[in-house]
Amino acid sequence: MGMISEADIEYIKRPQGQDVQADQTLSKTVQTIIEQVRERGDAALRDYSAKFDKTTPDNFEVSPNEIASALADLDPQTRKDSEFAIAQVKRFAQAQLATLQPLEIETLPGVHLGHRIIPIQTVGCYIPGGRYPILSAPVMSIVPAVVAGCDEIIACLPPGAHPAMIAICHLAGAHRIFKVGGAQAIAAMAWGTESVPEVNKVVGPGNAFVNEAKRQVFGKVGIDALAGPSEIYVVADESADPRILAADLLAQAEHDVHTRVGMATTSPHIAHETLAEIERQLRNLPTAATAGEAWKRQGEIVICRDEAQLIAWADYIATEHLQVHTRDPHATASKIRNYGSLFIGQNASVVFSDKCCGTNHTLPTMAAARYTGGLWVGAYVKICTHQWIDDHGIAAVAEPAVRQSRTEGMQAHRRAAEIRLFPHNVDAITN
Ligand code: HSO
Ligand code: ZN
Repeated sequence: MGMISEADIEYIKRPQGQDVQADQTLSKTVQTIIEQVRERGDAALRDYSAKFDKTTPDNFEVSPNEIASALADLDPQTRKDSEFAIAQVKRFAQAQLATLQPLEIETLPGVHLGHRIIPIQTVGCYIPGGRYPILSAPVMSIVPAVVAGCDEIIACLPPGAHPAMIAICHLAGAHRIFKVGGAQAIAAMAWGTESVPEVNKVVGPGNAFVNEAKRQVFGKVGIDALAGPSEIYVVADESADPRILAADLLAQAEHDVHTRVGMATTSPHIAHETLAEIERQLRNLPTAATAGEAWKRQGEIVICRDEAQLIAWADYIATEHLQVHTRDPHATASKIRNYGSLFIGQNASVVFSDKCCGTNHTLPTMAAARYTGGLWVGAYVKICTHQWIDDHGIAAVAEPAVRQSRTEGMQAHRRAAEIRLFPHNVDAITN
């Protein structure tokens, strides 16, 4: 595998230093929020809602009437488009779930081992507020939980969220919806309050407070990955179209000034053209204030010597979304291993996955793609093993277990194994 460093490649545009959102007080603040919610339940939620959201809902749970009116107010075309997204995400999640198969195997005569695929009973989906009301956000967290067969799926969203978000939580299949946002929502789902039930696993992206809260409740509950601001990286050769590359880079840049966007190419011509094209497209982009700032701060373009270096660099970056715009994109793509999701060829824009093509848009950021993929139906099930051992099997496993336990000094373990060898003559068990 190619090891690569920044010394090996040539920067056409460098990021302006590291974009660290360091805030030492964050962790302490979040710790206090979690403690307060644990101790004081709804009373703490009311205080934090007043403080952070500037409003305190009468009831945290969204009532059937509110859901009905959110659905009635939902623009019909928006509803249809969300139903389309839900259907696509469902279809892919169902196919992925089908790849998870129960297992029964006799690994030795009489030693039967296996696993079952068991849905997590209760999950809590956090739906972020943020700069835009991202209509696909509830779809990505809730639909795979429905497909997995979780018994209870709850959704929490900030009290100021657009009612359309409530409607889509419902359409996606959430059983209960709560107007609780931020770190306090994560704390409520992890520990439970009078209004919000405690769940077994909390999923979904959020701001720095939400991420820190997820980190702190991990262990009490399961969590999915900690998703930071969206990222995109492109690997391109001379066959790429700079107008398309610029459009895709700016699409993710529009999320947040912290978004990381970049491109590696073997073609200096494409590098310079894309740089110019980004400036050109920014001129009339309505969200240029954010996208332009993100590009200025974190945008990068690098030149690689050849395809091998492109691939090594892409693996090093381990971006959330990796677009491959080369002459033979399938061949290039097949050699890359670190990415949240891979977009093969010019037509596969990140925007399709972001919205509606069916892959999940909640993906690893900040190089977490080196060790994990993104949110998927498999995150809502447990693969749990079982075993049964008949008399032949006892002959195979008991003696090694007896000896190993004795060596370790674990005499009760030794006896538990030995008693299987002499089930009708317990007195034969040695001290
Ligand atoms: N790119 C975001 C998801 C998204 N973008 C939805 C727009 N809509 C995180 O992958
Ligand atoms: Zn996006």
